Amino acid sequence: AAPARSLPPYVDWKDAEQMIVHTGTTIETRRSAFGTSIITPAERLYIRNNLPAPEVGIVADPDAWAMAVEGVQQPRYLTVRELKALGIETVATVLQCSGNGRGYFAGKPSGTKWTVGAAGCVLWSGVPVRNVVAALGGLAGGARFMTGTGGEKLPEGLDPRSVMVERSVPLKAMQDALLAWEMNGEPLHHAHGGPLRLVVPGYSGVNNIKYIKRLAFTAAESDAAIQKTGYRMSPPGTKGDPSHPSVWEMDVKSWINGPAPETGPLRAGWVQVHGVAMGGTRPLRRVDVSIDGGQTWREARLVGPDLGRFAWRQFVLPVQLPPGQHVLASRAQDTQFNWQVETSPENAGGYLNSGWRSHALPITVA
Ligand code: MSS
Repeated sequence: AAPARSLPPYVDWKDAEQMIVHTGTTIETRRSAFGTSIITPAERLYIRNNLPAPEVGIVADPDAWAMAVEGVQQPRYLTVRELKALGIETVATVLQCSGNGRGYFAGKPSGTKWTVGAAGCVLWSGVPVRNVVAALGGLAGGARFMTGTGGEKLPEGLDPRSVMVERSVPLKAMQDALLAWEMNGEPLHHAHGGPLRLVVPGYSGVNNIKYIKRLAFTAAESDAAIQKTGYRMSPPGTKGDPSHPSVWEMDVKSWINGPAPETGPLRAGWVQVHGVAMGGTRPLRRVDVSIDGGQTWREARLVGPDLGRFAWRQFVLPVQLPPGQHVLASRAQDTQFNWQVETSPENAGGYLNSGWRSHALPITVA
């Protein structure tokens, strides 16, 4: 394994050996570090910040954090303390950066060359957004989007719209959305969006607004650059604009995590080929594994409990590996019989790569 570049101070509590530090704001989980027990521990969960994370001090008194709610009958500020009185729900979701897998696009789009590790499966606990809207008298009317604004301090001297983290998702996403203050059984760490984070199950990472300070039900999408031109599925070499689809829902996807070459030389014999698979927004139906780069496939077994359609599932297939070169691949299918694609379309931002071929894992067995 490559020597671990050191973790920046705000995440120095993470498990450095298990992470790949691209930059101070882009840190991914090693393929071999996902384990087989579904949930990704906070110490191994990837980090992606579009702006530097706020001071740790914002989680000193998490209950006092206040968020504006707009586009409802009775718009007002609500503190986390008040939100905690409106309901509790827990959901397991795959948190996955829109650019996860970018490093596997042949067209070499610019941006962090994430492999598989800008993703994790975590448990969130918080209040359903539905409850909050109901408590404030319902929607004001005319809303088509749910817009969340991050609580970062914006750099001075720049047009705020050009840097702020503000994303709009279709209003229907509200049905499953949560305002979360807990992750994996612990108060939400500020690096992952504490005191309060908007969780939009089934939607890619960028839509899950950290340290949320405003939740608005709006007629139009945000005009912040990150929404208007950023995170758009535009053709290679072109700038994104509102005519291109926004990066919202995630696709059915899977990849192999073991045996991984990074954990040492592989010996011939029986191995448990394992990995993770997700349905995106739909439940997962099955996963197939190939040890010959996709020429032949066998159905794998899903491991452990089903944590719902927004979580991933671990899968395993025992295989006997002879000495030589092998290419391990997996392809998932959702309950509507959509197979994970073989190759995802190239796009300027290198978003939403779920192609099984480029995610295949070449190994050498001695
Ligand atoms: N939020 C805020 N506030 N800020 C920022 O920067 N980023 C994004 C999300 N949210 C941000 C937010 C992104 S982009 C992502 S992925 C995510 O987040 C991550 O998370 P974590 O926790 O892991 O760090 Mo891509 O699509």
